[in-house]
Amino acid sequence: MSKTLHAARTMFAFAALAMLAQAHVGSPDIYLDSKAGPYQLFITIRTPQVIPGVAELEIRSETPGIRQIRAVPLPMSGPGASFAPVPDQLTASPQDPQLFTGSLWMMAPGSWQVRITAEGAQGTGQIAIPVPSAALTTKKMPFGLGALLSVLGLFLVAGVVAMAGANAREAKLDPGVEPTAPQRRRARVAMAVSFLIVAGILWAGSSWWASEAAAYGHKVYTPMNMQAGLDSSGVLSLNLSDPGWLRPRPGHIALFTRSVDDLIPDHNHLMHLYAIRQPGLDVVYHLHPELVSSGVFRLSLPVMPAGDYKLYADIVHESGFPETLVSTIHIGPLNGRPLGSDDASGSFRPWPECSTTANTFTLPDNYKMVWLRPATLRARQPVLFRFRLETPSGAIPDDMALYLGMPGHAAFLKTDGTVFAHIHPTGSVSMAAFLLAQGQSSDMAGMDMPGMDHHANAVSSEVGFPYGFPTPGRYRLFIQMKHGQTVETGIFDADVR
Ligand SMILES: [Cu+2]
Repeated sequence: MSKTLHAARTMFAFAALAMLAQAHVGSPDIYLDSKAGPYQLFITIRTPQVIPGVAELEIRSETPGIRQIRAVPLPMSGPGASFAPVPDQLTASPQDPQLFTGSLWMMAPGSWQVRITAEGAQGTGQIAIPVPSAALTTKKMPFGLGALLSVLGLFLVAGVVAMAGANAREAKLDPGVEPTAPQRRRARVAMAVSFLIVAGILWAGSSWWASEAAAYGHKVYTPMNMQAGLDSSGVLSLNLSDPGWLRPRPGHIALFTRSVDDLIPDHNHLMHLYAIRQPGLDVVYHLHPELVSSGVFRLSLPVMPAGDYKLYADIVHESGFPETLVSTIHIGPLNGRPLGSDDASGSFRPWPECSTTANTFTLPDNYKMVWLRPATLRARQPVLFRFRLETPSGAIPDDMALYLGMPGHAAFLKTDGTVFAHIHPTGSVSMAAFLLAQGQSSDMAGMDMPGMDHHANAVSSEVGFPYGFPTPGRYRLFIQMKHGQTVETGIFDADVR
C-alpha cells in the first residue's frame, strides 16, 4: 500500500511522461505471441505514461479453456527476481472469455520482466516477458492547465494577504465601527509581512520542484552513442560510448547499469545492423559487425549502392536491456566484399512511387513473397503480420530454412523516420532478453520457442510477426525469409490509420 502511495506521489510530483522499451525506435509497446505451458497467448503490454507508472496488459488466449491469468512485474535479475510479490489477477472480458486485461505498476527504470501465469483446463503455464523500463522524456504542463492553476494560485495569495489585513484592521471592532488610522497602518504592515511569508513559501516550493525535476531529468533515457566511420578500404567502424544514463552518484546504489562491455549475443550476433538508404528507403542491408575492441564494432562492407544510409544497430546488455542505436553514414563507390553468409540485402523502388496495397513482392530469383494483409491497419492494434514465400510457379518451396535461427525477421520502418522496429515471430522483445527472462542462457543452445523448429525440413513457408504500429502514417516493411542458401527480402508498404 505504502509503495503504491509513494508511486502515486512521485508520479504527481514529477508529472513526467515516460515510456518503456527502447529495443526499437519510437515503438515502446510490447507484442508477444508465445506459449505459456499449453496455452498460446498473444500478449500486448502498453507501456506506462510515467516511471513509476502503470503498464496496461492485454492478453488474448488462442487456446480455449483458460480460467484465470495472473501477472507480476519483477526485476530481471538480482534478489528482487526471486522474491515475487503477490501477482495481480487479470480481468476476463465479459464479451470475450478468451480476452484478459489488467494493469501493473512499474516501479523503477531498468531491466524488468512481467511473469504471467495462466490456469485452465490443461493445467498451469508460465511465461516471462522482458520489459525494459525507462523514462524517455519529461512532460510539459499543458498551457491551459498552467494558466488556470496560476490564476487560482494568485487568488489564494491575494486571499491570504487580504485575510491577514482584515484580521489586523477590524477583527476586534464592533459591528459598524470604522477602523482608526493606527489600525489601518497595522493592517498594511500585516499584509506586507504575510505577503513576504507567502512569497517565501512559494519560492521554497519552486526550488524544491526544480531540484526534483532536475533529478528526474537525469533519469530520462539516453541511448548509447554510436559514431559511425568509413575508411577508404570500405571498412565500417561503429564506436559505442555511454553518455551516462542512470550512472549511480557516489554513495548511491546503482538502480541499473549498462556499459559498452556488457553486451550479450542475440541469435548468435552481438549486433544486428540494418542499413537503410535515405530518403527513398529503397535499399536495405541486414549486417552483423564484429566486436574488435571495447565498444568498437567493425565490418568490411559488401558492395552497396552509393548514398546516405541510416544505421539501426540492435544490441542487448547482459541485464537483458535492449537498445537500438542510430547513426548515419554516407557511402560512396566502394569495392566491397561479397555478402556474408548471415547477411542479406534487398531493394525496391523508393517508397513514394509504391502502392500501399500491393500484397505480392517479386524477388530477384522470381520467387514471390505474399503478405496476407488485413483489410485495414490501425495504429496500436495488435496484429499477426503473416507472410508466405512461393516458388516462381506459386508452389510451396521444399527447401525452407531458418534465417539466423528463426523462420523470419521483420523490420517496420515509418517513412518519416520516427519508428524502427525489428520484430521476430515471437514478437517485439529481444530474443536474448526473452531467454534470460525464462531463466535460460542467451545463446542458441536449448532454444525452444514457438515457430522455431530444429528440423530444417519442418520450417514453414509461412511466417507471422506479432506487432502493432505505434502511430498512424506511412510505413515500409522489410521481411526476410530463407530457402536453401538464399535469404529473400520482401518489401511492402502500408498506410496505417
Ligand atoms: Cu532479426
